[in-house]
Amino acid sequence: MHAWPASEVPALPGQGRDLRIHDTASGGRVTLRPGPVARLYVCGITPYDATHMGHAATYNAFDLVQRVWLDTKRQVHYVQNVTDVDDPLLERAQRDGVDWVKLAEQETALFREDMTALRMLPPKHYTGAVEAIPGIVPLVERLRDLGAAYELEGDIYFSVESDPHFGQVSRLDATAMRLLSAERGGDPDRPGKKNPLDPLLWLAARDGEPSWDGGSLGRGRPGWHIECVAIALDHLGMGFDVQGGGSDLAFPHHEMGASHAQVLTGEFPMAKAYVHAGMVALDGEKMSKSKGNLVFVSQLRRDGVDPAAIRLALHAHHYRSDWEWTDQGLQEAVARLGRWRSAVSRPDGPAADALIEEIREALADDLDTPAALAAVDRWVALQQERGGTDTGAPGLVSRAVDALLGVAL
Ligand code: 5CA
Ligand code: ZN
Repeated sequence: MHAWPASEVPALPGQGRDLRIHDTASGGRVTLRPGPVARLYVCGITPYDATHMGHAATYNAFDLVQRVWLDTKRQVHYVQNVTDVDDPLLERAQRDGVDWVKLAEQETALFREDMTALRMLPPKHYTGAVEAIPGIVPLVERLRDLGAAYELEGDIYFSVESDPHFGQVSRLDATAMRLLSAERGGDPDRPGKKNPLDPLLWLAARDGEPSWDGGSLGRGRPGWHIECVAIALDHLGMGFDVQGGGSDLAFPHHEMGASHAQVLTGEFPMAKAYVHAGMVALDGEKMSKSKGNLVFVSQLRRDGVDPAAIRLALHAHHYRSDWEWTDQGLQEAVARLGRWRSAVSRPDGPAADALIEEIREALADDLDTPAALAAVDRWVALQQERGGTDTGAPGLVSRAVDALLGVAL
């Protein structure tokens, strides 16, 4: 699958900083020191509806991770998937009487447009679940050959007990795991499973549903976690730097994915850090396609909202906090964007070298965007109140805000 066009990232003077980021698996901060090529996997959308502000907030966090790495002169090898076949997509297509392939294509195209407008850097490999199937089948066969998978009425399950490290990503107890498994796509109550938490690796073909040739597995379609593992291992290998997504993916998705990969390769860990963004709510409830309480990026764009203001509205919240999308938050972002643009449109201003360091330090400190915005606000206030004589400063501020925050002034 093709991704979307990259916006340019200006190079800045001075030295970028290593990222200290909260890792769900260790429960604390880790300092990431990737090699010359940093490796990032971020879980992509299930394309049955348009991109909402919750998705945008999560992709915003991982865009910043890349910008911090690029500022340290590293390259970034970024991979993202599209879950273009799964229960929620098939159910929505059936409900609306549309072809599931067309629905997925249409929503993925809209996602690309939204990401481009928001200046989110594109993945180097953007891979759909369907195109990953030929790579998934041998992995499931291998898990079965290793004794880590078993068959139940034609379906194939992963045995969580085959990974001694199972539980180390989310660090939840058995009761919490069971509840979340039922809520998030698992089937803990199905009779005949070895462990209620065991997730599906391969679903045998069902009437009226799409299916593919699974070799010795029989016709069927892949489970959700093995999809991301196949794509991540194919392009990044084990021990990559960051596995990312929203906090609703910590369990079961990232827990199961890590276990699949660790059993398959005999290596540990799959990722050096598991990073999770908080949930964005609307009217007191998590924004979700299934609940329908949504504000779409594409709708705001159609309403004439500048995508740069949408990004500033996202940056106003720390990525790990759960927060509520409000019109007032958007209006504040629009006003801030106006102030910033007017400040950088002047021919000179106060020196900006210290500001660059403040933005760098704020982002290196677990992506503290509210602190980064406050630093730019201070420079803008100084510009408005007293101005300055540095003719390079407005341009430098523009480049820094673009390179580090993805906002074009
Ligand atoms: N296709 C799978 C991942 S492999 C999936 O979770 N798709 S999704 O479309 O449901 O979500 C895409 C990304 O947005 C995930 O990282 C998810 O955690 C995140 N996300 C979904 N809803 C919200 C929300 N309300 N707030 C913040 N992030 C969210
Ligand atoms: Zn995923």
